[in-house]
Amino acid sequence: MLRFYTAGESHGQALLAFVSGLPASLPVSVDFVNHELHRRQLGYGRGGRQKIEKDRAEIFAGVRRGETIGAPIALRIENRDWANWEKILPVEAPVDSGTSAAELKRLVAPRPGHADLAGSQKFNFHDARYVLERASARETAARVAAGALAKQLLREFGTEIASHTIQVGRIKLNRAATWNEILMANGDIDSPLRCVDAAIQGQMKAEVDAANKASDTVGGVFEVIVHNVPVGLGSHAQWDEKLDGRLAQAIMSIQAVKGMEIGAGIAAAGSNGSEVQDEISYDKSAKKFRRSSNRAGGLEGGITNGEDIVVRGYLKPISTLRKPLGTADMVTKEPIQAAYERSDWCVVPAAGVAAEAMVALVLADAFLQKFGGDSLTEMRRNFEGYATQIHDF
Ligand code: EPS
Repeated sequence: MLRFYTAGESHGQALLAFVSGLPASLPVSVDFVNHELHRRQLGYGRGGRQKIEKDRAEIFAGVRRGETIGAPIALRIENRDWANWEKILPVEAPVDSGTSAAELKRLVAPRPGHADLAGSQKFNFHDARYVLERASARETAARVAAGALAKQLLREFGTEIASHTIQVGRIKLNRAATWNEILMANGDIDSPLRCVDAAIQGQMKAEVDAANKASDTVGGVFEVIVHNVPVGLGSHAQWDEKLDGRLAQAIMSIQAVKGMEIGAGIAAAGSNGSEVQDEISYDKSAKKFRRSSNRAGGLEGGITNGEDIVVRGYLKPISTLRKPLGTADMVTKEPIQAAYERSDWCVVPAAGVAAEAMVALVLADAFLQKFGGDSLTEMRRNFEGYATQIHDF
């Protein structure tokens, strides 16, 4: 079983990730982890933070001489901004009564849509600082680093993951993108929004500019594709083994995601069955079942069917607004304008990178459940035996 946890606050010393369950002898490239972290920092519509940070992972445990050793992996991504927060969020030194609210960067005007108020009520803080520090999407840097390890396992079996932006605000990419187009958009590190269509991307940029000009924020939709997936990951047999359900939790857990879709999901609900299912045929020369289309998004009954997995995440516009909405002061209970903290105004491409990581972690866990093995050699043997079984089915 693959397990992972993250720890760390947005303006604390560092973000940490712990990954347990990867087989021994898996080659690990820290450069690849850092490349993924860099991808998460990109995108048109980001705030000042990304100019401060240069996210890099340092591995402290579980990898020696470039390979996993079958022990838990611990990694750390430094927050360069910590230097500016050391006095505000020290580990020791209880609050001195002489310290002002401003010096403590107290936040008493909860932002509508943020975790500020619900989290403060829950933990009995009359200051949202500690809640927002952990609720921040900066935490996704730790997930991306963990996901980069999962991606390296999947690659050993030929499975690749990429994402692209299919909507920003009202601007949509109204056509399917090919895997090659998605790979090209992913390969272009300078692509502002990771959209496969240059003309649509131009309109999306204008949407981001308009939101910024209005001191507002803008949401959108990312799509994650998993290419070259074996048939039979996940299971129809028990609710929590269904891979679609596990992917839904993974995507929905990403900050600001408010909706999730697999394949033709949402449109399918308004269509007849004959328009939605993918017809099956058998290619005798390739000894392979084929489908006429992939509206199921690679999953039938919670099981992978061998087609690409297609999942989408619907992001609401992020809740930190330079032109704030009305709220109520958590201490005085009086009406007040919501707080503003330096923030981003469009995060769709970055959320797509975080989603790739989450999908990779779920898929790597499903691989480990199906093929098991304490070492990569053992896992590969199991995988190859199963591949022969499917070929001879
Ligand atoms: C960040 C995500 C956003 C940024 C944050 C860095 O966090 P949040 O979800 O709280 O809006 O705004 O930057 C800051 C907190 C800051 O001080 O600029 C990320 O993904 O790295």
